[in-house]
Amino acid sequence: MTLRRSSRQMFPTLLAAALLPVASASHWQTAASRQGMQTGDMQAVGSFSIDRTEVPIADFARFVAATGLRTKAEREGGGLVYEAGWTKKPGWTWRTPFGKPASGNEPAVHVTFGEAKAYCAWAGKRLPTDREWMLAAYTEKRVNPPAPFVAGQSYPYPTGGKPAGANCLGDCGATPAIDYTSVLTRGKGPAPAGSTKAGVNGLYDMGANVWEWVDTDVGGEKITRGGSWWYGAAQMHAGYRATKPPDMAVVYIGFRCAKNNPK
Ligand SMILES: [Ca+2]
Repeated sequence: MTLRRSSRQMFPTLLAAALLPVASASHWQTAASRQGMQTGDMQAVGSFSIDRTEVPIADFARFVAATGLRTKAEREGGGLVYEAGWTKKPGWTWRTPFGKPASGNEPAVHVTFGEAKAYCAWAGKRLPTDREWMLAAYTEKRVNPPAPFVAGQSYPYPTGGKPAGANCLGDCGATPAIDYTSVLTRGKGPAPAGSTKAGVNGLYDMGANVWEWVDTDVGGEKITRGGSWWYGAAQMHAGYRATKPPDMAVVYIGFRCAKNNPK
């Protein structure tokens, strides 16, 4: 089978990944994929499906290769972290989130709302709405979920009744976070996408790791959900909502995609 480069953007990410020779993606081949986990895989949640993991750098790299996008953080010299106020970090971009080489299985960050939306469109998907993201994160929609999850039940955290197992700051127990403490004033860093404990609906990292853009406006800003490695469990709670200007590119804001299920 031949796959013309120009046609690749028409394929959903998973299909494209399946069709591409393994060697072409070897630079960004992820630990998760080596372990057999499908980082682009989706979970049905009622009338839509949502990515099981945050979009990893390896997948964002395929999007950039296909479209030639230079992100805002790249054009403007770096993305942001919060230290004593918002601080621009030279060279911190989706390629090198902390200014140094990163693994392809780290969540893609330093991505604006518009760039996240463009990625999902390229992948044949879209960003979830806030309502969809909330349903997926907190209400178990699988017919026969594994224990301790119960079909139809809603939970306070994306991990269930308690925040344990997420990659948050201090409140969530031991997690497989990558250690970037040498360049941070707070927190340890993200865990590889999909490497923490699976939560409600079998989804990874809806709680913490990186905040996730959703396609819902509040007062000219876009909602971000779920908290991050920079925060404790409170920001993972169903009752917590944050917003950000859509053109911000930040070290702990990433995203995942959704799509409608066939009727
Ligand atoms: Ca997350």
